[in-house]
Amino acid sequence: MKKEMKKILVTGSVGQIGSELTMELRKKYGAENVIATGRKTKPTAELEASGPFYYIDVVKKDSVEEIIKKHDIDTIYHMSALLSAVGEKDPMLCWDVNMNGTINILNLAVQYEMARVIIPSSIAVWGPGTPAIAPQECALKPTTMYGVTKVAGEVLADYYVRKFGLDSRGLRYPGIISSETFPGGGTTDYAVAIYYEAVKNRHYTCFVREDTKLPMMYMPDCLKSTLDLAEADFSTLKHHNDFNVGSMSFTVRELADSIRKYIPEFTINYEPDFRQAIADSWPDAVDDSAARSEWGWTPAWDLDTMTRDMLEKLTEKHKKGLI
Ligand code: AKB
Repeated sequence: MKKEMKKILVTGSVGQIGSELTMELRKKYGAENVIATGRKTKPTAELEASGPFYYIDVVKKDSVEEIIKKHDIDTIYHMSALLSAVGEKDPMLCWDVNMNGTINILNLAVQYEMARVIIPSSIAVWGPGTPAIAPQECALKPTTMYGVTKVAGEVLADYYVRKFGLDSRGLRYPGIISSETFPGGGTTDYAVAIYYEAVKNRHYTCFVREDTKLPMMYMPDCLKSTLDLAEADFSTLKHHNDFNVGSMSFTVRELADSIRKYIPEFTINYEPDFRQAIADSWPDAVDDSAARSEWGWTPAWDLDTMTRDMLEKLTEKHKKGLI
């Protein structure tokens, strides 16, 4: 008998998405019902004060199981992962955390008859030769270890849906832009760093070329898409762990132009590094018609509305000396 979604465990809750997702889940389900966990980074004072927090290591199954038993967990948002750029620096660690962490979560979810598991994927599942607008169904041939683990994670989680009847779901996140927690070790991090630098120094040195175009999404849409998919009726889903989810796509030049509408003196220069090849291997945009038709996905933010909001929030933080 499957349980209901009442006691939620969030892995990677100190990360860029995990930190805001945890707060959102606590608002919705009650602070005591959302158990935040992380491996070693200290949570922010706000996250720590808002509800239970534990240090666990997803690679060590026992450390996860202890919390599942202690809190009678019935739902897991498995947000912990090593991202693309850091994954290229240590591919074996990326494999270990992303694959062994994921299979531990899947096995525990089956063992404890969980109601639901959410396991994010990424635009990193694609590689060179993917059409500029990536279709829902096409060959997945990533050239990064992060991408390899995301393809394998999707296929593995779909196997658990078929083999064990596990309710597992996931989205292929684009680059996520946010003003609360800085992302760690991704290729799309430039699209966040540019705002911080625009506010603090009026200048940014970008590690990819100005014509680099990638799919991106603002955090409020990221949270909405995650919760909308998590709450969709399972019987309406034809896909499970591999939903394309789109919002906006822009080049770095267009991003800089958008910032200049609010900070006219902003300047940018380009010093591409190893992350250029990763960015070049990903598509410009995604076709998210499956997400739109199967669970009603619609994004709310575009580049200029996001830029205005990011600059307002970061300017406030800068005035308070927080960034
Ligand atoms: C990264 O750049 O590695 C991530 C991603 C697109 O999954 N932001």
